[in-house]
Amino acid sequence: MIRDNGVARKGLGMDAEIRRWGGESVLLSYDDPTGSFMVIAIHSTRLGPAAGGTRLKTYPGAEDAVRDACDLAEAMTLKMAAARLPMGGGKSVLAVPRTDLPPEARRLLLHHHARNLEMLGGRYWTGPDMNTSSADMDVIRERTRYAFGASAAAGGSGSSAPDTAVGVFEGIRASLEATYGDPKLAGRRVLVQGCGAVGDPLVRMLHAEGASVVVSDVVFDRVEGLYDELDVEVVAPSSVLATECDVYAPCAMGGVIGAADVPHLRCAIVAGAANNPLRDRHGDADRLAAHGIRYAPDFVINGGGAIHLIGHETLGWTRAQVEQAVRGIGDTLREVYARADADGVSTEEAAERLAAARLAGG
Ligand code: NAD
Ligand code: PPY
Repeated sequence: MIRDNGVARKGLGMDAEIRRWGGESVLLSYDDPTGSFMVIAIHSTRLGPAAGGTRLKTYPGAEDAVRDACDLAEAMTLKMAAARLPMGGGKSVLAVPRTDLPPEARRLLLHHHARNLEMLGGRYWTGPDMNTSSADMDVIRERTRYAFGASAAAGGSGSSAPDTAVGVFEGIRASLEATYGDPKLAGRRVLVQGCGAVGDPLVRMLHAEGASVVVSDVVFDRVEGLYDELDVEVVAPSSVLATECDVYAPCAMGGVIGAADVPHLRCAIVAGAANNPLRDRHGDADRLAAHGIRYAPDFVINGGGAIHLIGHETLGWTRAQVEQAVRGIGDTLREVYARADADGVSTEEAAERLAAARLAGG
């Protein structure tokens, strides 16, 4: 399957897109006051009700929004299976004409989204994703209960980003161990692209363990604070792929690595939080492997947020249980790397086989 995360490919047409996807359902609606297309893609309810965040983003057209929602929902199915969570995969996209909607318009759009969630009656639960936060989940919860990650005051478990960062940290350690025979961060050079809700705490953990950390962000304030406080190195967003490092951790947007980029990468490991960082997930994973670069599959390494939300809000786990499951991401990655070696396949293929076995009841 070709998959480019809405970055470079011309659309196949909505009918062909949905046919090649193989998911369960796509709900498409239009919010007239804001001029936004709204998509809820449910990829699989095989393991339980579908879940996945709400992404608020500007797209060239409705077809691009549908494709992104479908691809992201499919990744959620794999993420739930890899993390052994009893939920399926789904994702919502609010395709807004501009992301800085006036507050009242944003609120009414979120209420419209909540009505759609109610209509689905619990087949799909949402949560925060790109450009949505706990505050937005609080607004959705005014109209429906099918939203994870609201603030504690509104009865939710709050931001999942710190736990996502812990999972990525453990995934980086497992990747170093598989590559160099030693998981230690001390003396390793790690580049974090995107110092937002996940990237910022990740930088702090890496720095605390003695890594030499390089950071990049399009918002200068985000790297300036880290530079002043921790004395990290800063590189321009345009220089990220060409920067020499042991680990490149994409923690900004998806689609950052394509076929033409792979030969120019100067890292030994790609391991970060971004969903769908590869434009062509099988082809680029093969190319990375051919160039001797270890790839930590996104849906394994960034599962800490899903574990946080579902562990706290549906499984009734204690903080210690959530933390143990998040730290277990390192072990899952070790298993993926061992299987990739044993089967002679890319780490993406090995991780998908692991998820498929769990989906089939293994
Ligand atoms: P965020 O919006 O808080 O942070 C993203 C950061 O990336 C921002 O600081 C932004 O300025 C920066 N950025 C944007 N474009 C950039 C570029 N070209 N170069 C460098 N920096 C750039 O998002 P987040 O919650 O930290 O999530 C980061 C990534 O991880 C996203 O892809 C998200 O889908 C994924 N993810 C997040 C979670 C979670 O729990 N928050 C869970 C799983 C996956
Ligand atoms: C993600 O991890 O990519 C998400 O979308 C976050 C999420 C996870 C589980 C339920 C709702 C949101």
